[in-house]
Amino acid sequence: MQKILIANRGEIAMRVMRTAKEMGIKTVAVYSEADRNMPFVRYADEAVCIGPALSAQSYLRADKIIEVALKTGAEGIHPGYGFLSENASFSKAVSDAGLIFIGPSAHSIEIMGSKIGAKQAAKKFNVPMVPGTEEPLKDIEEARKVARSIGFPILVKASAGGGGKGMRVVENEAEFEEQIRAAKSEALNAFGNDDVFIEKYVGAPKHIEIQLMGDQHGNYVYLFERECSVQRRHQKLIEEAPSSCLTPEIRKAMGECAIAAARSCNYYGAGTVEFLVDEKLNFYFLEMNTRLQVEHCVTEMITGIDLVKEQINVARGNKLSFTQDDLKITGHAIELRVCAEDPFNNFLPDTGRLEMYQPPKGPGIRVDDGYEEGMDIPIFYDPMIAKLVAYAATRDEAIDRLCRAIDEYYIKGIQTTLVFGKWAVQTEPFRSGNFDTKFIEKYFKPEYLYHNDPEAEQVAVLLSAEIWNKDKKQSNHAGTQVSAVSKWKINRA
Ligand code: MV4
Repeated sequence: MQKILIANRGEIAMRVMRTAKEMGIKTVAVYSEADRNMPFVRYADEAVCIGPALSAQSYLRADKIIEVALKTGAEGIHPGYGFLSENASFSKAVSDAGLIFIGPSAHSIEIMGSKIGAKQAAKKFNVPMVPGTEEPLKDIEEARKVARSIGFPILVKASAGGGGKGMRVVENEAEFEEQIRAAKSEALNAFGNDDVFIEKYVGAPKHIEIQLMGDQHGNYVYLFERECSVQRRHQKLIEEAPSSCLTPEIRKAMGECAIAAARSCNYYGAGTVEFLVDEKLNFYFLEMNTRLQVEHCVTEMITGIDLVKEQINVARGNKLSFTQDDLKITGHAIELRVCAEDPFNNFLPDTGRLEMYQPPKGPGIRVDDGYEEGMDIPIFYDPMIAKLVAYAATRDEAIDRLCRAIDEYYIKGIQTTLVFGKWAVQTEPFRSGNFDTKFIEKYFKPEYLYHNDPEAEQVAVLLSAEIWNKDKKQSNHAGTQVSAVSKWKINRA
């Protein structure tokens, strides 16, 4: 492959093109009308507008994207994450057009896209699962029997699920039937498929996932874990590698199970196997994500592996360029997703203009971003504007470094998750590693952020200086005038 097309936008399009450039591969960007001034459009060697702002009319137009690839002479397509990245028909259409899909086969995507299919495949390889069913529920009475034998609370899950949709906790038998119906109707609405299954409900688990890579010759490696327990509405906010709670033995066992799950569908490319981990460190297979994930960067930092480079390498048909024995964890990396969301107001998406934008710099800091100062954040896409990654020798140093970088990060014009991140990593549960997927719901209150908001602090300092000076003038004292030094000047009429 001498030239690839990136079927995505923003920071991940930049991320993929940077590696392509290092590999001497030319790049083609496709973009929507809303994105014509984005950095990724300029960064690409060629860029083609594929339609209006709405994703359905641009970034989801498989036919148009393949047409552009053929026209520009691109030999491969990298889908990034989201959009068409886990669309089996797209993977197949790309291959059928004589192009290389830089990702797994349609077959693997299809199996892992169904949670029931994934469980059935992985079970054959003795991957541990939460007690439950591996078939779609047919008969309520039979399901009731299974639920009774598992014991309440149980969780009803949609097979086609994602983002927690079609998922219902059932506390007792009385509400069983009602919740099954609710989950089925929600699943049908969201995914056009109402297959559901049940599992024992694990109360406050950690979410730990294993990064793996496979080539087209049956070789596999696992690149250790990422701890992603700090989430809100199934949206991850903070991810780190390694997890502070795993032992080398459990890490190895999880890595080997992840590879078994991948082998069960002849997987190749980069993939992630998600596990629930309970307080006794029992781990259970949840699902497999068949894409490069947002949080892949923390794995890159601790392994020194460029995952995009390796994706391209195996897509070309080459063997993996390293073995399990070549891999080792060095240091600790923490990522904060910088989203245009208002943590003071229920994390509601905040759109507007990036009036000022200065990312942090210096030792151990990686910022993968996609916007520049002066740009509008469009309402059409994901609110994530950047990923801030801090890397250091130890977890404590990585936390301190992340806080320093958050203080340096200067964004004006929109609310972001930066202040939330600084608060979160300094809490006792986060520092000690003793937290789970209920972290935000257990510990977070918006008022905790006021003390952490540098802008609010500056405004307070400025206002008190103003009041002091005004008082002096009114009382006709010839005292010293106080002036607060700040980037945020108070404009007077
Ligand atoms: C669970 C669970 C507890 N018990 N399964 C959430 C989304 C989907 N990927 C699976 N999820 C869960 N499955 C059992 N048997 C709790 C969750 C869950 C969760 C999992 C990972 C990260 C955050 C979560 C937040 C709420 C619920």
